[in-house]
Amino acid sequence: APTHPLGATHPLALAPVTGPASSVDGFVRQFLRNLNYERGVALSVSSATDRYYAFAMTVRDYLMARWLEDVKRQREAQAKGVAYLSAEYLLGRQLDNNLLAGGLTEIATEAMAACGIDIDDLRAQEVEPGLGNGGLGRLAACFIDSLATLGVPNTGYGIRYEYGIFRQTFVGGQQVEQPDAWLTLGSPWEFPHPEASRRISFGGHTETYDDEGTTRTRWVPGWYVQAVPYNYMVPGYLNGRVNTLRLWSAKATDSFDLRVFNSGDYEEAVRAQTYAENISKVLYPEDSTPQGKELRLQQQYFFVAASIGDFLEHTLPADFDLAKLPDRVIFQLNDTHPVIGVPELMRVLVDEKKMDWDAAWAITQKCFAYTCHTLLPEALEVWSVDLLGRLLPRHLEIIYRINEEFLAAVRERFGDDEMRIRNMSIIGDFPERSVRMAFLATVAGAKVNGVAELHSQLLRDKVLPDFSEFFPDKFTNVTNGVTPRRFVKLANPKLSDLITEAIGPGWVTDLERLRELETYAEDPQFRAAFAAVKAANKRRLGQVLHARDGFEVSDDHLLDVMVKRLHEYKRQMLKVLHIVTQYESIVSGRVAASDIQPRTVIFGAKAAPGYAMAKRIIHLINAVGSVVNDDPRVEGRLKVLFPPNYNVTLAERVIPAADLSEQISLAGKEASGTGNMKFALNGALTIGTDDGANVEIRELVGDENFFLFGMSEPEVEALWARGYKPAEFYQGDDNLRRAMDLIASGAFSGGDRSVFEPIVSNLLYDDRFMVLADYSSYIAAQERVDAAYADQDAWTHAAVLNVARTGFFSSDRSMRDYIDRIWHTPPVI
Ligand code: KOT
Repeated sequence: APTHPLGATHPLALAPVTGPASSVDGFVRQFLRNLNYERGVALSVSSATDRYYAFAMTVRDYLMARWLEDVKRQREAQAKGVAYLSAEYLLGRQLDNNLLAGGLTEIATEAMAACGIDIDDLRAQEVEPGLGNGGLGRLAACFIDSLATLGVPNTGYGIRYEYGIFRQTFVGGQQVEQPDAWLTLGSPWEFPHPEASRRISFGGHTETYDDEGTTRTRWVPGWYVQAVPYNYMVPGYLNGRVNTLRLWSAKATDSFDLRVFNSGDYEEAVRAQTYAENISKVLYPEDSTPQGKELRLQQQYFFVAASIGDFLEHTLPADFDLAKLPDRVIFQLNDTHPVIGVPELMRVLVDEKKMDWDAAWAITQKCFAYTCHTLLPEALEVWSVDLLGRLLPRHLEIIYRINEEFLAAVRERFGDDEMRIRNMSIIGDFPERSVRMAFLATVAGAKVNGVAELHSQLLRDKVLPDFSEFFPDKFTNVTNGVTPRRFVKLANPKLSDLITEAIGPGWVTDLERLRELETYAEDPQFRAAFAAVKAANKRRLGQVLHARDGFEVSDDHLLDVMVKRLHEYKRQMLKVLHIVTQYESIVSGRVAASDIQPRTVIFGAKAAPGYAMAKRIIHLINAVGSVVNDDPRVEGRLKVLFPPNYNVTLAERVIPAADLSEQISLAGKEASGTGNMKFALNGALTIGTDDGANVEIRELVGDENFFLFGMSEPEVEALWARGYKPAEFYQGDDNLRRAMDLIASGAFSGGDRSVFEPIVSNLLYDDRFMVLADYSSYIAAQERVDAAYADQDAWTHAAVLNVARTGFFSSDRSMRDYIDRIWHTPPVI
């Protein structure tokens, strides 16, 4: 008798879903089926897009059985899971990752060869989904990869931006942004589920009403938007697990459309539709400097309300007792962007489920945890009360009540210390009345964590000192990590093979096993093989940059890389000053070109479109590059390459080729950094300050395998306290003066002194990030780099030790730390 809930009677409908046959023939058969029946073309007339699409669909088909099984299993297990709430997921290309996770690379390659198709041509077709700005979004992508690999129940929730991070081009050396239309040809990796759409409310007002003797509040919204979910597979590495990433897309609601439409105003109806659909139109291209734009708050509420509603109604069983919600889910807040979820859950519990306030608050406080990713005061999100009240009137009321009760508790503990009360209030008064989202997250969250040891300590002591005194047990650290699948195994296959040959394949999911390479560092043959891998990776990068940008990369140059968002605190200007110093010393004749260590400096960096200083620095880097690269006196021994549009795909080629990793932020400003980890794991040595996770990298690899320079965070504080006068550093250092003067002279701007004047005067008279104060120490450290690189074998020895000792920075370890310290969500086996 059929036991299937849908009453199937055919045996095939009752059988478990199986994928295509695990063989080259099975792959070819499925590929052709997809090409013919899904794309509707024959192989002989297919386009490159058709072949890529059919190929991706075939990979998908192999993972599908596991996905369906996992979704079912997780529903049945009723285990606690992680709902990761993030406005950004910087995924990178999916094809290779999914081939790797599914163990399909070999048969897929053979199958394509048998069809006369070069699998690399297929890879090249994929447009990477750039649904993030940088570190924060890439971290989310690494975390969901690790959770799937660990077998921990997880749904990643976010926004399906129609346009991701802009495509960067250079015109006359200046950044010009182009829209990132990543969906133009469709994406084979997404599964739309319009039937699971949710209606999201905005605006309107609130009112109280009598509910059988109890006074309750309800929200009477002014307008609605439909949230349509798209699912993406998140396969674990060779473990048969597939979790889900669920991204929401905005659509106009039918009813809203119809109402306006029936009024006869067609244009207005279309305008309303455009307005609604704008919500998921574009990723805000600001990293660490959020602007208080209304659309951004709409985006935040849109995806968080959809996600929480989806979890409560779709993931939980219908009869679920919400008092037990903390046993089933932890909503992890990836910075403050999703914090509006706190009043949203309260609203659902109190207004809709009619729970009393205290019970709802007790639940809410157990269901959220907050990760802070910054120390920059300007990056701490605040929303004006005016805006929030207009867009989400009920949520504002709830925030006020949370604040009242919290401040009452503070008063109870510390007395009427008005200064303290004002400092801790979730509602700030200056420069306008506004909601401090980090405070709300801290009050509501079960835990608050920073992303590296130093950052977590500064978060406790400098950013939220009153809160860490009030909630001493709330604060914790989880040092960031990166996925070794994408950033070692896929990005660096030659190094991966070498490692596997030495210590076996277990390191891919147990990265601390890289320690076993320490003894190999002493083996000259291993070092030679390691150096050969690095050389091959440089050649591979040379081919990529040649094809992409017409650049040449010389084999015998030290490859010095600084790739990250352009931000003054990250101090790309320090790197520029080093280059200009070297250049000036050559053209002035003080140093013979033949005496310098040949170097190629590679930059990759996008500037927020509204960040004028950052854009000017990009212009300067390009200008310095074109002068230095073309000056015959340099004899080709110093080169500056700035490939436009640095993204995950390019990172995967650049990082494995690097000799030197530039991590040179002002101490106390970079929360963690994650590029620093990727470079060390790929055998680059770091030149860096004592900042973010650099501190932990240096502790692990050892001082002798790391080029430390610059002030420590306490030294930075002390210099501020004494009164920092950058001009004194300029006056006191001949090299620095010559470099600055050369830039000011117009040498890099065709004699026009005005072009880079704002950069020079900013450094001389303001220099918020103390570039000039750290200059001499940086130059000295670079001289140590040059000397060290002259002994290639000793350099390789240090590089091997960097790989061997940085297994700690696997995001698998980060996930275990979150599980132990915050989530308490064991794997579901
Ligand atoms: C963006 C907006 C507001 C607050 C913080 C950000 C932010 C922080 N965006 N990216 N970050 C970076 O996050 C990475 C992952 O934790 C860190 O490694 C890096 O230091 C942050 O700058």
